[in-house]
Amino acid sequence: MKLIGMLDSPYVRRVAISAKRLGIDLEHESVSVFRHFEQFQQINPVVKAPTLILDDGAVLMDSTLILDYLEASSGKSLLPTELKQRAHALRLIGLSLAACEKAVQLYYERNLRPADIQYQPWVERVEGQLAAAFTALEQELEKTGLPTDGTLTQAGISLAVAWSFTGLVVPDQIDTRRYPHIAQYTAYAETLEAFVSTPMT
Ligand SMILES: N[C@@H](CCC(=O)N[C@@H](CS)C(=O)NCC(=O)O)C(=O)O
Repeated sequence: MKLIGMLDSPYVRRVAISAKRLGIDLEHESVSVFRHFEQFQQINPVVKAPTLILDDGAVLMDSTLILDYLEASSGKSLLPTELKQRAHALRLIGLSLAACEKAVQLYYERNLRPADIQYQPWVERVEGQLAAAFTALEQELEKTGLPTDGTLTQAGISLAVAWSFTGLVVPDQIDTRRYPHIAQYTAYAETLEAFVSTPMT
């Protein structure tokens, strides 16, 4: 199976890290949705990263759907099975993915849209949504921390990837004093082999 996309995409990175933790050896091709648009189009006309090409040639997209396939094919899971724990993990993942989406939107707004047609109310709305996602994540971690004993769950992977990515693309939105538990957990996760061997840049 081949994973297509750059590791500076949080969605590609969460798939690549998760695959390692599931024991799946994915071939990886770093194709950019911007710099290599036409090459990407040849692989997936919709140009979405991550894209996963299965051994039979089928083309999947969307990190969560790709992870669903990888978990089913490996017979392993990075999600808890107990219902209450699973709901908590899904909440953390949802918030982390919302943070990724808002950070991506801010980055595109700042880097793709010409300055003279930027719409400040939209920017402020997205900044507020990004802060709301991290505030909720911080509160969740304060109540129920994530394990830091070498184990990695999908909630932990998605959270750490979201925080590192936001720090990379819109660093002004990251205040470690406001979100100490997230910053501390991410610092831990980024020392684990699956993260170290899957660098953002
Ligand atoms: N919900 C999707 C989001 C994927 C996504 O938006 N990826 C970005 C790269 S970070 C992308 O493909 N951007 C190109 C575009 O949307 O045109 C997922 O979880 O995979």
